[in-house]
Amino acid sequence: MAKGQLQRQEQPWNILQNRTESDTNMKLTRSGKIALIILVVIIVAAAIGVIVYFVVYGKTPFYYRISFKLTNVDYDSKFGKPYSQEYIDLNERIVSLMNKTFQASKLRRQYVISHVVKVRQANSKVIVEVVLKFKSCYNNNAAVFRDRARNILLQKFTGDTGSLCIDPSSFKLSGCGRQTKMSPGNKIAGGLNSVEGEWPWQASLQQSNIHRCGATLISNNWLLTAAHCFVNAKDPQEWSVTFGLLLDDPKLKRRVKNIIIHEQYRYPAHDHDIAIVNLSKPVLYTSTIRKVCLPEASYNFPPNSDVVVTGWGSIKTDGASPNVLQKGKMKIIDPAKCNNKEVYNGAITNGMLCAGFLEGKIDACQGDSGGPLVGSDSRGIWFLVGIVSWGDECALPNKPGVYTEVTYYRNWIMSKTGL
Ligand code: 4AZ
Repeated sequence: MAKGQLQRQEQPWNILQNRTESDTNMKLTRSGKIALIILVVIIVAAAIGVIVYFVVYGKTPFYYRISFKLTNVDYDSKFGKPYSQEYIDLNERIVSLMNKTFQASKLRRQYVISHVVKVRQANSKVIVEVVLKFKSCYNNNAAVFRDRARNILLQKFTGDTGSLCIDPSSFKLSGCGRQTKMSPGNKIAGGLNSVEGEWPWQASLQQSNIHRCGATLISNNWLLTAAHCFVNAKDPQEWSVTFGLLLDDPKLKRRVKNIIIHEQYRYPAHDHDIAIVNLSKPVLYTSTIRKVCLPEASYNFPPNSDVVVTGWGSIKTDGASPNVLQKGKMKIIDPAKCNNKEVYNGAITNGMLCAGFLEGKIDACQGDSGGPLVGSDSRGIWFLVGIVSWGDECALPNKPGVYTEVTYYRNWIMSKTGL
């Protein structure tokens, strides 16, 4: 045992003694090689890391919400519980159909996953709402993606859908009314600054490049606004539309191709204060330019519902106009109350609605006309409730803002735009 220890101690000493200068160089070269290998390994690992990062995280996700009716699945109250076996089984069948559909399509490399988010009753059958997730390196082609996804699904739904029978005419790919940014609080007359992407459907309607009215994007080439914006200027060539938070630095500008004013609008009466603007070229949807949802004609926004009005109108009666889009949170006012003697004394007719507060404080004002009054559903999807139309000055007690009621004109909008 002791001998062995001694031998082991002697051996390295002997080796060192016998080393020449070239041996020392050899040793340096060897450690140099090791250092070089380590360096190469680090560089390769870093490069792989960067590639993986861009493959996994460098892609922009797109989410689309679709819905369709299943004609061979009877509604079961257990579909209302996302952890019930019935829901899990239905989810699995639908996800499997979506996976098969997209994996055999041109979007197979961008498709990520689907998930059933809601099962609703429709007569005795069901309507399912599904969220589809895609990823792409290009973040500005959401609209192209949506059109492709829509076509792929429509083709599938009109062909072989396996064990699920789908009514192709019930298929919807919505994609409206989604904010991309939100900011807290409330300020318009008594409003607050908004942030970019918060109200992506808001547009500024400009005459000779000067802001005149608000307008709301309802598709990639149609906007809704107020008829009274065009009282003295009906020529589309005088008008342009800008999008984005700031008036002095818009994200996008478009010329106007056509203006459709309600046939029964007669200035200075406030009835039928609605007009449609057709853009010269469609907009490409981005995270800051999107359409709002239009409610069904039958939809009712009851008194006291929360709504928000937005615009670049003056901060107070005859006051200055802001550069940053303003928002004002308010409530829908019962039309009977709004027609009281001390309020508007019967001037609120069918097709108009009142919103704000009878105490005053928060209101639309000059320059907000034509802009949106919106309300959100339980999923946070925003619908166009009204169009800023008129009012007695701004934010006065008992003089709330009066809006054109969008549901009342829903069929007229449909007849002009097909939307
Ligand atoms: C306007 O002149 C205007 N307070 C718009 C809205 C209201 C008043 C005036 C509502 O464009």
